Order: sequence, then C-alpha cells, then structure tokens
Amino acid sequence: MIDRGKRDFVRMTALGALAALGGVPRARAAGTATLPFGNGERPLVAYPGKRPLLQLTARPPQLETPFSVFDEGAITPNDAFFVRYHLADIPTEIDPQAFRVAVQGHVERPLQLSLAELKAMPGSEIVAVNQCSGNSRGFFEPRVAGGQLANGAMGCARFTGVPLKAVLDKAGVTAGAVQVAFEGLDGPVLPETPDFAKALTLDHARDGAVMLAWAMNGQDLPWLNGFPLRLVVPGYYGTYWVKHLNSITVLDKPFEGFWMKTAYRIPDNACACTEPGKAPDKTVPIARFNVRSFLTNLADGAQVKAGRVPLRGIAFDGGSGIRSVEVSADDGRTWSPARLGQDLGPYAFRTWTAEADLTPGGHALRVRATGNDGGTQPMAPRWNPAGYMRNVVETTHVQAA
Ligand SMILES: Nc1nc2c(c(=O)[nH]1)N[C@H]1C(S)=C(S)[C@@H](COP(=O)(O)O)O[C@H]1N2
Ligand SMILES: [Mo]
Repeated sequence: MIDRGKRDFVRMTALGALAALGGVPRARAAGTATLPFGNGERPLVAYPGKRPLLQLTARPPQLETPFSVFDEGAITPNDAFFVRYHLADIPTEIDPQAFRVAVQGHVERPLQLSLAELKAMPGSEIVAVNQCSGNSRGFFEPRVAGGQLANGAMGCARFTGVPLKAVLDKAGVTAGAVQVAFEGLDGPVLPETPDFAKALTLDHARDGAVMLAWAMNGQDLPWLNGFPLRLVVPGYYGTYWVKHLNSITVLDKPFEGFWMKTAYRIPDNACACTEPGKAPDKTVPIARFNVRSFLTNLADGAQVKAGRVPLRGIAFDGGSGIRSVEVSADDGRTWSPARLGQDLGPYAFRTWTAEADLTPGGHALRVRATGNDGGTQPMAPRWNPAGYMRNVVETTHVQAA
C-alpha cells in the first residue's frame, strides 16, 4: 500500500519541471516561526507527507520539528519527524519493486537484495531516538557555523527492519574485514563535492542492534526520512543513519571518506569540548549521544497560574537507558525526583512527569537526567567548534500569577 504522503510526492515529482525550478520537492508555505536565538526566523513549510515544519534550507530540504510536538508523547509522528540532508541531489523517484541494496567488498557472496528479500528474513524492531549531531547548535555561545538548529533536530520512532548482522552473515564477511561503509541514493550537485558516505567498525555493524529499516511507526519510511530503506544505528548520532541506503561495502581498511575523516568529528576528550573559540588538538569521529532531558509542556517565557503546576517532558541517552530525572523550580539549588513514564527500551525517549509549587513571580525551572551508565548533564553549556553534542541542563523561565 502506498501511503498518502508518498502518493502526493510521486504526483508532485511528476511535475518535473516545476520541481526542478522551485526546489525539490514542492512544498507549501504555512507561515513563519521564530527560534529563540539571533536570526531565528524560519518559514513553516509543509512538504509532501509532512505537517508544517521549520525550514532551515530548501535545497536540500532541512526541516526542524516544532518543539511542541515532543509534548505529544514518546513517539514522534512520521509527519513531524525532522529532515536532514547534506547534498542537494536527493532522489525524487524510486521504484520500490526495482530497488536493490548491494552488499559487496570483502564478502564471499556479493548480494543485490530487494525489499521483498529483506522482508522475508527474520525481522527486528526497535524504538530509537534519531538526533542530529548539531541539534541545538543555534544556542552555542559564542555562535558557531553550521545549521542554526534549536532543539527540534531529534525524534523517536519505532523502526522495523532486519538486523545488519543477518545481512552481513548472508553475504559472508571474509577474514581481514575491519569496517563497513554505507551510501544512499542521494548525491552531490557538483562533482567536486564528496558523496555522503559513512562507516562503522565491523564489530559495531554486527552488534545485532544496528539495522536496515523499511518502516517507521508501522508505515513505510517517509520519503524524506530515507524511503525505502535506511540504516538505524541505535544510540548513535543521526549522521550514521544513512537514508535511501543502496550500498553496503565491507572494507579491509578504515574508510577514509570526507564525512568520516574530516567532517563529524569531536574533540578527543571526555567532554567533547574545548575552551570557547579554540580548535581541538585532536579529534575522533562523533559516536554515541550524551544524556539529555527536556521540559515539553511549558515553553520559555510561559505564564502559569501560581500554585501546583504540572511538569512533563522527555529524556534519553546513548543506550544505557534513563535511570532518573530530577526537576528544580529554583534554578538548580534544590532538586526533586520526577516519575518516569513507560519504558520503550533503552534507546527511546523516556517520558517523565513532576509538579512544581510556584509562588507568584518569576521562576527558573530546570530538568536533569541521569543514565543507567551514570552519565548526567552539565549545569553550564560546553563548547566545541562544530556545535555538536549540546546537553546542558535546560532552563525554562516561567512567570506565575
Ligand atoms: N543519504 C543520506 N543519509 C543521511 C544524510 C544525508 O545527507 N544523506 N544525513 C544524515 C544526518 S547528518 C542525519 S542527522 C540524519 C537525519 O535523519 P532524518 O532526515 O530522517 O531525520 O540522516 C542521516 N542520513
Ligand atoms: Mo546530522
């Protein structure tokens, strides 16, 4: 069955000339919104299969989820899920019947797998957060170059697919293999631009959690989230979650592509940080998420009724799972525990609820999560030149009357 978003998309791309002129794919303007930092004005644009989202760029489409969506629950709806691309030549026509993913390189049996063949293998399912490395970059002080995102370049969905391990086993990885590289159907407009490709170590690729997914929240992947197949790397930043995945290559030496060797690298230290304004001496590829938590039912600057005020939100980490969430109604001087909501697995958003007793006047609400691995959030923001991995304890100022 073809879902409505995809049908619309196919119909719109049939207007090829229009798509080519106006940016791919065609989208409908739906007002503007202002993110809480300098130059934060964004058009709200509804792309095929998506509700109005904050448009960072049109070519390629880069869309941020309005933060209020995270108050809807632990699962981010497909039509609200953020979109990130690097290269403007994104696929606009894919025949799911003809689609094949190649498994090649250091394998005994190179494969060209159809979606039907993948779906016939023993499947797997996981609820996992996908978060861009640069989520929240717009809040960095001093400001840094790159997409000026607020907190909406993340989302949590239930993914259905097949473990990458099973696909690699089917192809038979040969001795001496060390990494696996991944590429999708999108490409650069200019030949000088390096094509988007990422790599995982062989051990990581075979951990059983990494998967090739064709469905998200029980439906075909939305077009802009990687239809018809994407890599899901639970606990790892979105950069590894290659969309429109059509090529898997087993390598006998470390992958040297631009997007691993030069881009998406963090300072090689425990905080992934440097002194503001300073470049790191040594870097490593970005990897797992650090722990984060957010208040979702009150926005910064909200007016509330004095008295007992309900608080709720979400927390997540890189896969150890959330051990606890605490809230503070006095800017971090005193803390009280929040109640954790349903456990959808260690890679998912964990909802939480709490209350604060607010006297008339201004209050700074703070929320802090701790992972099962003991990881927690810093009270002051850390800095790095790429604007990655922000996880400061968030502050929400409210006015009670
Ligand atoms: N083919 C392809 N896959 C890609 C990218 C891309 O540019 N091309 N960007 C990556 C990055 S940096 C992120 S954050 C995630 C975002 O996933 P989403 O667009 O489904 O939200 O896709 C990843 N996969
Ligand atoms: Mo990203």
